[in-house]
Amino acid sequence: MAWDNVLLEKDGVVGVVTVNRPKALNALNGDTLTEIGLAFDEVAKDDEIKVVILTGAGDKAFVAGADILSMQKMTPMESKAFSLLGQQVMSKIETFQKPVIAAINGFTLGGGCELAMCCDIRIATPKSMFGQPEVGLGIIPGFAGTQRLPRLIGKGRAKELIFSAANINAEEAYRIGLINKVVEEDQLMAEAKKMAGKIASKGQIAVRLAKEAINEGMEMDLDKAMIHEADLFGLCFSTEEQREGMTAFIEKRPAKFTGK
Ligand code: DAK
Repeated sequence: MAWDNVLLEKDGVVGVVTVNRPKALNALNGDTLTEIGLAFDEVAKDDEIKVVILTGAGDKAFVAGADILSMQKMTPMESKAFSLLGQQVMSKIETFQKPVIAAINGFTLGGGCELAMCCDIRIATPKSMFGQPEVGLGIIPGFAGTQRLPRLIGKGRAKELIFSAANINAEEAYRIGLINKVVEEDQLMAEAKKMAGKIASKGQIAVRLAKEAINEGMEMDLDKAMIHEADLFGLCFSTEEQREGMTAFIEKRPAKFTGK
């Protein structure tokens, strides 16, 4: 499926959402954000798709940020609406019921870095560059970068990156835990699909509940988070997947999960 700025393709159990504005380094304007949201709505409806890969078109950028051209003359009310749209789309991805892998090849700046941080797992190529350049434009990150970056890499490192507006390369991003893996450019999609396939072969309800336990638990104190985990653990025992997973182990055969 294709919109003006976003593509949705399907490869077996994997849905690939591509931000497709390579001439503007896939920068996020309002239409692009809306279309990303629409693509994820389509994926949500497709039971065959178990894992999503989010990537950027071309060989230069994942997403080089929010679209500066479209932001330049925004009124305060327009910029508030833009910020709310971006936050809504990014929250949709973060809480999406299927795991989302960001396949990153190139510039991942500002809103692009914020978009990548909403994904569950980030795989990047060696030439990728990461940063939050907003203070250099006289603004602060507006798609929750001030919140997600410190949660991912810690307060001190997040402050250093945001205050200095410095870009870091993939090696440094890997070292500080901003990304999960670095692979050669020609291996990026293969590696992302390999990881997606591995996740798709497991109990999908269990993967979904594990995502919920991690995301929601990180926002609670430990005692409450452990009770939440216990509740979700209990919920697993209402699924066919739990019965199949454990029976398959006992019968020494691979499990056949049905998503039920
Ligand atoms: N917006 C619009 N166009 C962009 C763009 C961007 N972020 N990044 C690149 N482009 C466009 C360039 O203008 C150029 O267009 P043409 O001149 O060809 O028409 C084309 O993409 C190719 O870029 P360059 O010619 O500049 O390519 P280079 O290889 O020389 O440089 C670069 C690549 C990534 C270093 C450079 O393009 C660059 O510095 N881009 C800007 C990166 C940046 O500052 N990104 C952060 C944007 S600010 C908020 C909501 C959201 C946000 C904040 C608040 N609320 C509403 C509260 C988020 C803010 C941001 O993300």
